[in-house]
Amino acid sequence: TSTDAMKVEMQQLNWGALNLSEQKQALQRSPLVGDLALEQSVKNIIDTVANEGDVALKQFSKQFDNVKLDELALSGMEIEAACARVSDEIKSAIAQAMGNIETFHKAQAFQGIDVETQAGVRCELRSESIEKVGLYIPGGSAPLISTVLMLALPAKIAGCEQRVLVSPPPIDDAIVYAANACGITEIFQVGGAQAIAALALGTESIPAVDKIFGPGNRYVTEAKRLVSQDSRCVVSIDMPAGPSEVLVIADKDANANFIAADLLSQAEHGPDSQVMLVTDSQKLANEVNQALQQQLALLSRADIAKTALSCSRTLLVSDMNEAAKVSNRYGPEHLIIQTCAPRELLRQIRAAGSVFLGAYTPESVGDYASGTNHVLPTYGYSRAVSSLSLADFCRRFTVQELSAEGLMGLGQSVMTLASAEQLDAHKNAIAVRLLSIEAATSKD
Ligand code: HSO
Ligand code: ZN
Repeated sequence: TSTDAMKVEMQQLNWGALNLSEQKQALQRSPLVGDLALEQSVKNIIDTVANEGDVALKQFSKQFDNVKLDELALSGMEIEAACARVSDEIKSAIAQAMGNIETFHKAQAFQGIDVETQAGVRCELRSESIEKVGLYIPGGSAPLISTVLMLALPAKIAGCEQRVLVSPPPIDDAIVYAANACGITEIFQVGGAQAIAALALGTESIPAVDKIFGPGNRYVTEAKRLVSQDSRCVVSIDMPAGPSEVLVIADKDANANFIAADLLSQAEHGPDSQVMLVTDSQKLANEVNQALQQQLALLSRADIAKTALSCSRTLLVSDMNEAAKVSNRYGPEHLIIQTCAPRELLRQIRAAGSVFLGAYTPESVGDYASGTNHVLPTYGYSRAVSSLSLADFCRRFTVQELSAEGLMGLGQSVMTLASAEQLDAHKNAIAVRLLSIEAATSKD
């Protein structure tokens, strides 16, 4: 029957009964696509854009997106027309989300550090915006309006002068509206690996940028990786990207309906999304499974969610301390804690992109509008990579200034270390100054 066809069980494992290698397996993600054919075809696209510029971009749009474009840049009139087609309801939802994202990211402004490490030796840490940034917004079945806000607002708040947005044709009206509302300086209709190549190398119409941000399919991700290592361009990228994921920690009193809804909200992103439930209650695990069946049947993207659920897991642990340990080992992009004392458990959390505390904090709020950024490390990178923040749109650099007194107090140690490294010129840069200071002071 069709209900049987819908039925999908998350694999259930008893954590304590697993040996070390089984535990490792239980926390495994599907392998990241590292295939040579993909790399070669993306390389070809990048080389073609390097050689032929805009002509190549238009050719690829025809080939991959089936759209014939005369102009890549959106004109003021096109922007105005797109904005007029967006409903007032969407506009006011965007306005509320923008307000919160602005508040949270403005509060992240770096204050700077200015200290005297020893008498006469002044050291500073300063922050400046990155001048040119490129923001990639995926198109397709789910045009990510929210990602525009998550990238364009911090870029503006940081003070990045040139903020370029690219998205595959035909570009979604709400994406254009959000970009315009967030002060994007230029919008181009181009997507895929060719769009990343254009931002990295520059073409007749698209400016080369210093850093590229944003999620994308495997072509986009591979292109970001390749251009960040390409000697023809000096361009950075935001972070390594993998499929989206969520881990829910729940105790016996958690609401199974809420949890199932959260798991499905992540599962509907893509067939390769991974969702995990970690609980000490077999009863709750069963209730969640039941709720999943009911809710799944009503979803427009049920097929995608079902595929994602089929490689997702429920892990039964002995208590919440063990739950935190399991979560830290997995290092989820999103961590939802639905327990009686979520803030207490938070103290044990070492690795997660963004944490959602308590029954009334679904992941969706962070995806769209609470104010936090939804660009987060996936694939276990949360152990070392930070969630996107204002700092990612800035570069930090240091300044030092020594007085004569400062150099006299520090020079000898530097000369000793330079000698030990057998770098005479380094030593001499100190020596000539100390001599000159000595000559000047012995005169008076
Ligand atoms: N959960 C996604 C972000 C998103 N969700 C955008 C809906 N729209 C990755 O963090
Ligand atoms: Zn989401």
